[in-house]
Amino acid sequence: MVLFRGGSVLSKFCSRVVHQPSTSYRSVRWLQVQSAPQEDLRAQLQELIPEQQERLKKLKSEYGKVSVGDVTVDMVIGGMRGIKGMLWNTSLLDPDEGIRFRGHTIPECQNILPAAIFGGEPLPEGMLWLLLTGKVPTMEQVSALAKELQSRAKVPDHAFKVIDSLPETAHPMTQFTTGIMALQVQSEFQKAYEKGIPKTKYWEPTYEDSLNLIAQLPIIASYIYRRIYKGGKIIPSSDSLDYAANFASMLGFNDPKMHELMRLYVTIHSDHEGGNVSAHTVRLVGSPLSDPYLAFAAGMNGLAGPLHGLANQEVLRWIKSVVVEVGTDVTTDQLKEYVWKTLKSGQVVPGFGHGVLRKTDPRYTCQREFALKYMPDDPLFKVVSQLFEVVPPILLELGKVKNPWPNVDAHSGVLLNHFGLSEDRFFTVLFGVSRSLGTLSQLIWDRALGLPLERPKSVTMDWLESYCNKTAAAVGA
Ligand code: CMX
Repeated sequence: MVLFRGGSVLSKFCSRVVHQPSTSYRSVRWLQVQSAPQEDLRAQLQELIPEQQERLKKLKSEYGKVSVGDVTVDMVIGGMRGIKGMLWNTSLLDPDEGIRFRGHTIPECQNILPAAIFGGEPLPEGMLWLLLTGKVPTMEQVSALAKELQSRAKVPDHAFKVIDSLPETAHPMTQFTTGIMALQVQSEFQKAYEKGIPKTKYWEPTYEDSLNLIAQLPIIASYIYRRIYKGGKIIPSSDSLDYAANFASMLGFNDPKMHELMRLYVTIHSDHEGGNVSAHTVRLVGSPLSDPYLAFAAGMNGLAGPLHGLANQEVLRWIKSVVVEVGTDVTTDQLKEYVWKTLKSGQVVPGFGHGVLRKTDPRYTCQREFALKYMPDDPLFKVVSQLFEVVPPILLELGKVKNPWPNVDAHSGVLLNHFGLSEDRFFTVLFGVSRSLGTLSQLIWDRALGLPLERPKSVTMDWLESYCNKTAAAVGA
């Protein structure tokens, strides 16, 4: 009998998947669930694509000339902030409310997506289904997708050899993108394109590549982790675990709470609309029909920047440096002093601020709730909570920071650290594995909708000055 959070019972189709409505944890026995046609993700997409193609065609023909906003000089020189210039269907970010995945907030996803344990965190397979189809999956669909991902999770030997050719000291993100590039030789899209596949069928090998990549990334990531930090002792994949639990297990973590954390982690890091550096890079590099491996590897190089995904590594380091200097019983005044010291040395306070958000990131909030439930007495969690009080007023005092509130990276490291994953240099790889779910789902749709090559217009400073002078003169005349 399967019990969903809302209490619905799905015993008819899924009698062997057992959840206990208690604090005990049980792994879902995925492979015992037989898949039926309605559980075939590819078939579901096949059905959805024509109606979405029609929808886009209508939008273009009826409203193609409607303006969706003005571009100011500030936007041109300010990293294109706020310019609405990209179609991205899998998620949408509201500055105050935060992310919605296909229209659903994080708390809603925690309620409606199937979980591995009663009242537990959503299964990433469910999030992948939601991102790809826009529909909330049943447990049978999620189980079938988990099974499909397992069948695709076979990494060719050469990929490990390519990673091994790098020094162990290479940053884990360098090893990660190298591993992804090594997987590229298996690209179905590249092979199909070379054979002359018609445009109408592009999405099909894109789907194959994307699902293969999503399935294989945890193996590449855990290989890198075990290689660098655990003397190369590799833990094989387990057929009886779901995507996130299996990933945690391959990393070497078997605490059921850590499996729950990984489910939450992968789910909330999966997508953050299209304009962030990693997502936008996947879109941009995919747009000239570079295959999913090439596009995703490029996105991961963007994620590796300290103002983006690498901030999760920076946050834990920063918190640990506070503790080394002042101890875990740090007072508010000591923390304030440390924040000012960081700012005065010309550095940013990692984990705070955002390019779009103007309130506390709901991805921070749900991680805080996780910490309150599973590790309320963790000393570093206490520091994270204190920082929530101390940092925003200081950043506001600077007078230039648009969002003083914590983002997703302010919390994740302390949670991982609590369960034993303390090697902060590895954190961005976890972010990267998770980000595959959203960016590759969207890439499949880019190909299905026939979205064109990205080619925004750039201008020179001369052009801008001359344009502004002419505009000012016209207004004055
Ligand atoms: N600490 C110190 N200064 C900060 C700051 C922070 N946390 N956040 C913003 N600022 C500064 C900016 O550096 C900028 O200064 P200058 O004008 O001197 O260049 C000024 O405030 C205005 O920046 P903004 O418009 O508020 O923010 P941006 O959109 O330019 O940048 C971000 C957003 C995330 C890069 C920035 O807030 C930052 O550097 N935060 C710390 C790093 C971090 O946590 N990144 C992770 C973000 C989430 C993610 O992508 O994973």
